[in-house]
Amino acid sequence: MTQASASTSSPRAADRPSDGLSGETLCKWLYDMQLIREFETRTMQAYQQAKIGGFCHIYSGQEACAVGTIKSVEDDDPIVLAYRDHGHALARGLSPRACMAEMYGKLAGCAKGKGGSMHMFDKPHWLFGGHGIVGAQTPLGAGLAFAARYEWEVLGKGKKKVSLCYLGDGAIDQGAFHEALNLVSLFSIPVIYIIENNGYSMGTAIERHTANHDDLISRGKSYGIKSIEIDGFDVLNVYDQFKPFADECRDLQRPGFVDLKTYRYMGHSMSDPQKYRTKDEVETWKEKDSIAALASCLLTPESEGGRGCLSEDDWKSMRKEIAEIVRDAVQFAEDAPAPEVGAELYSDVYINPMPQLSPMGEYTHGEKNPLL
Ligand SMILES: Cc1ncc(C[n+]2csc(CCOP(=O)(O)OP(=O)(O)O)c2C)c(N)n1
Ligand SMILES: [Mg+2]
Repeated sequence: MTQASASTSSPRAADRPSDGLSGETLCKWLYDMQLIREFETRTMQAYQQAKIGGFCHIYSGQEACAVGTIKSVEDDDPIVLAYRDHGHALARGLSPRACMAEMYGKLAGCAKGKGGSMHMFDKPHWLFGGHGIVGAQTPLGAGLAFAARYEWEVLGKGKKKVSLCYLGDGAIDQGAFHEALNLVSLFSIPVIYIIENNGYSMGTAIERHTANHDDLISRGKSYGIKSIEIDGFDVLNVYDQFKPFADECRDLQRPGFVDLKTYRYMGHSMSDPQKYRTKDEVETWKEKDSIAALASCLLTPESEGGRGCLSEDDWKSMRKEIAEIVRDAVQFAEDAPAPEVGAELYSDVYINPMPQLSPMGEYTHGEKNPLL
């Protein structure tokens, strides 16, 4: 993999927004990133024990991407994702219990256990999935942003919002992606397409699956969309570059495109033998691990160029607390009741329920259908 090499260094913004962040905020970001890492470690264990079914894609290595971008926007700015979605859900503030229960297919999950790993939905957190079809979320991102702009500008309600639509490098050659880019530019729709460029689409390296892979932002620019590249391994750098970019897209109500360079430590999904890359390649990337780098920055005294807002003891107890929270989430998911098939099979499928075939083979009606 050469496109986003481990030695990629990114310039820090001249005027760094992260300098104004409190030590408390930075420690919370470290907490969130470590929570994601720990959550994914326990998810892998549960999957290997066959307690989680279906496809499952681990986010470890990419934590700085979700945390750095989600912390740059408001809690009620809509976000929509691909299937590698646990990290974003947690960074958005979903409880580890609700996320883990979702993966276990339990009623207490954020989508009542109907979505599983790839479909983390939670309306109160403005989280619109989790989508398994590569690129499917790109028109949805346009729609969410259009709705927000319409509400503010035409209906005179709400406020200026910016929507975030995350996708992988493997999605940028999908037809729907280009149709969406054209429309959002034409109608000046405030959505930012964030390409979490981890250099692989399943087992195919970017140089083998995408033309002009050294210059992904040319895709955005060719539609007249302001486009930037960001090193996604340093969370402060992500924030420093993404925050002003997102603020501008919000203020001017226009779209954006970001090539966010990152790397995944684990296989594409839980069933990936990873024959397409070497262990050395993975280890080289791990050397610049985003969590270790942030912890080191917060532990280093200000006099030595760090932030000096975290002690070794605090860091140790933070990790212990997180391990306990994730253990609790797993236990909660294991103990939680499964949905009742009769009660849940057809609920939340259609807004106006149509006649359905019951599990017993008879046609039944859900709630009264106003169309019938
Ligand atoms: C339309 C469509 N084509 C193919 C697939 C099979 N598929 C699932 S994941 C994937 C790779 C996508 O890679 P990328 O977008 O880079 O995301 P990453 O897994 O690296 O996060 C493919 C081809 C699919 N789910 N949907
Ligand atoms: Mg990828």
